[in-house]
Amino acid sequence: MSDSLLAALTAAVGPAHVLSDPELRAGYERDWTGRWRGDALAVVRPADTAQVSAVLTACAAHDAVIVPQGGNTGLVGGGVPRPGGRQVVLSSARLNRVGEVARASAQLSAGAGVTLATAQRAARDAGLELGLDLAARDSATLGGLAACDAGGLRALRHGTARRQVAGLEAVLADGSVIRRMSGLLKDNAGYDLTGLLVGSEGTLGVITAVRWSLIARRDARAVALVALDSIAEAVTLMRTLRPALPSLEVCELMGRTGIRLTLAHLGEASPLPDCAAAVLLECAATSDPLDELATALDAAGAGERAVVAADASGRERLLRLREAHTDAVAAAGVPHKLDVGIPLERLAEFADRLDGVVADAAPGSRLVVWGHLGDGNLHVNVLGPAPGEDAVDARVLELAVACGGTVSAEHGIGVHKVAALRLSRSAAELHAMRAVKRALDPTGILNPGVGLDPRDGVTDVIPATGGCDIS
Ligand code: 2HG
Ligand code: ZN
Repeated sequence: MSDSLLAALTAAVGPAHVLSDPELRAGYERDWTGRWRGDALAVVRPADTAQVSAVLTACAAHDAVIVPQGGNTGLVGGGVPRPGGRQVVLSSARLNRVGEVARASAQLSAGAGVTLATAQRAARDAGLELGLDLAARDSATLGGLAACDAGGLRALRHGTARRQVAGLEAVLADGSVIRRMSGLLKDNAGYDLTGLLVGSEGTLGVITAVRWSLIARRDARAVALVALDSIAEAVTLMRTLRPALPSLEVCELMGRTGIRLTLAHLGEASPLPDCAAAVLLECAATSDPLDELATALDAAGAGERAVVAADASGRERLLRLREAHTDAVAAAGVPHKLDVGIPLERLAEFADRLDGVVADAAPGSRLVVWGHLGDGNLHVNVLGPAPGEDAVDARVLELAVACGGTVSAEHGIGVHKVAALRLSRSAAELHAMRAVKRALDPTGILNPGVGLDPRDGVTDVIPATGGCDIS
């Protein structure tokens, strides 16, 4: 790294928080699955918004770009540097102040580097809770969750991060700061910059703080795991249960391969007889929802194929089987991960066609499918192909779109799905997105290579006929 950039970064955050030693950088330069990695000139850990702004200014002056990173739990390569280039990783680890819980408005203010688990505890201590939950809660940060519009297990009831982020603070590419942290439910003065930054994956600004909407605590919970013969049956079950279960909060799907792999990984016996698919349901309410759940399962003809748990350890055991899928797959190799959203009406068709598509594109590979059934969000993991062989990725995404779905449901575009974005967004939408990117980040300092194809950004032609061939 040039001495002048190092000096400028050191002036911005102090010598202890500029990591240039390769060993110290290593954990920030690769994602935890091992598929995405690159090289950074340095990792910086600013302590506050002014320091974030100073880091951006220093990088701009020295021709370096910024890769914002939260808990490094992302799965699409958007939070780690790319190979080559003059990149500085900006870690939010020290933006970790938990601020006020405003009880009247049910909102929590927190630094972008506060982990989900810490925020969940703070909310609970105030008699409230977060509507977002996912397995990586101990590492994933609120800033990162907002930046990729995370979904998780409870999106069915509470929506994704987009619905929950009431405001945020961010540093823009030129070092200026925007702050929408008042938490006003009604504030429609001008463009919704908070909404624009949510899901922008660090390409439009560096989120430094968030104001998160909370919900009333619902501590009475019951969980059921139902054995089924097919994904089609799982969709039918959900269609029946959803209107019958106002307390339904979680509705997850697991396939046979994933169940077996995860049980072996955990060293646990199966709570169910062998089955092609299983659905995990969690109901949450202020009074015990067990009867409501059991009655609805019986009415749906699924009572005898279900195991139900109302006590904490029983619930945790069933939930662990679902949550440990990612770790179980990672222990078996470096997976290709696709995170697709499919309309529920066509989910079974997608699942049926998937086997053939994967066998064709990656012969001999192992396919593991699970996901958030209630959201139509399937996690397609393929073990076998080398990390750089992405034929199977393209084919799975094409199938998702052919079934009326999207190439990215909750993990974001990252670097992984940049080429596939045009399958899910029209030429006019891509054009508008590029225009926003150019307006807010004209020099391309913020997370280049993520979200939009850099080659797409060079043309500024407005299609005269309302469409253009971008293929
Ligand atoms: C999940 O729901 C996460 O388990 C991770 O979104 C999905 O590992 C994956 O593919
Ligand atoms: Zn998920």
